[in-house]
Amino acid sequence: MTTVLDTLSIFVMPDWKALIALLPFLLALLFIAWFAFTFRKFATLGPSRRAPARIQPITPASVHMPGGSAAPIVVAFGGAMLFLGLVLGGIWLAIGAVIMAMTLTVWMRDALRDYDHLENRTMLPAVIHEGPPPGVHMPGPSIRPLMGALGSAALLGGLVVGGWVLILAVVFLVYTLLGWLFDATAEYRKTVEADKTGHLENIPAVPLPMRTLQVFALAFVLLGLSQAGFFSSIAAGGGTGTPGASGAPGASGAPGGAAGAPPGALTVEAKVLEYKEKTLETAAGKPFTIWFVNEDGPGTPHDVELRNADGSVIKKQPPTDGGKSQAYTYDALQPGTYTYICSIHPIPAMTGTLTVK
Ligand SMILES: [Cu+2]
Repeated sequence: MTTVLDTLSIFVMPDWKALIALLPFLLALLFIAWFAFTFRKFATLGPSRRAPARIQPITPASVHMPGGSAAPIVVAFGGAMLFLGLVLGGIWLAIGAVIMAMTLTVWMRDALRDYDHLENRTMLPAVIHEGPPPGVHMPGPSIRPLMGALGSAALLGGLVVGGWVLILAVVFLVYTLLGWLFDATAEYRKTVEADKTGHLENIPAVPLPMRTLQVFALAFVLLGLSQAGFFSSIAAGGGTGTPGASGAPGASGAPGGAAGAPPGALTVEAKVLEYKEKTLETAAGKPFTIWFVNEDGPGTPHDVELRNADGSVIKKQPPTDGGKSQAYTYDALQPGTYTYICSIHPIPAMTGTLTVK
C-alpha cells in the first residue's frame, strides 16, 4: 500500500524542482528532433544518389569557382569537439584538439587540390577587371570582418580569463568596429555623391594593418602570460629552484603559499585556472578553515565555494584576487561528500571533492 501511495504521490505532488531541471533536456530533445526533421527533409529531397555517381563539376569557360566542399562542415565539427574538450578538460581536450587539427588538414587538402586544379588548367582565361563592370556597384574587399571575428574571439577569451586581457580585447574590438563604422560612413557618402554625379565610386581599399595586429598580438601574449603568473613563477623559480618541486606541504618553496595559513587549515592552491588540490578531508562536527592561495596574476580572481550534493551553496564566499590568499571559514558539517568549486570559473579543473568523516 505504501509503495502504491509513494508512486501515486509523484503524480499528485510533482517535484517541481526536478521537473524544472529537466527543461534543458526537453529543449535539447526538441532541438534534436527539429534537426532530424530538417535533415530528413533535405535527405529525401530530389532523387536519391548512390555513390559514386557524383558528376565531376565542370566550371563553365571563363568562370572560376571552386566546387562544393564538405570541409567547412567538417571543421565546424572539429571546432565543436575542441570546445567540448575545453569544457571537459583532461584527455578530452587532447582528443578535441587532435580532431580539430585533422579537420583543418582536410580543408587544407581540399584547398591544395583546388589550387593544383587551377594550376593545371593553363587554358583558363584569367580575366582581371579593374573594378566592377559598369552599372554594378560592389564594395571592395575589406579586412574589417576578419578583424571583427578576431576581436570577438579575443573578447570571449577575455571574459573567461578576465583582467587586463579582457580590457585589451574590448579595446581591440572597439578599434575594429570604429574602423568599420568609418568605412561604412565613407561608403555612404560615396552613394550620396553618386545620386548627383550618376557615377558610383568605391572607397579606397583599406590595407591590412599589420603593425597594429602585431602590437595587439604581442600585448595579448604578454598580458596572458603575466596573468597566468608565468613571470612571477620565473622570478620565484630563479631563487629557490622550481616552485613546488619539494612537494611536501608546508615546504617554504611555494611562493606566498602555506606560509600564512592558519594552523590546522586545509590548503587549496589555484594556478592557471586549476586547483592543485582536488580532494580534501576533514572531521565531521568540527568547524574548519580552507586557506586559499591564488597563484594566478592580479586580475584573475578565484574562490572556493562549498556546495551540498544537490548543488546548493553552503556559504557564499568573497573571491580572492590573483596573487592573494584568503581564509574561508566554515561551520561544522555532517559526514558526507561535498563539492568545492570556483564560482567564477565553474570548470572541471576548478572543482574538487571534500570528504567529511
Ligand atoms: Cu576561478
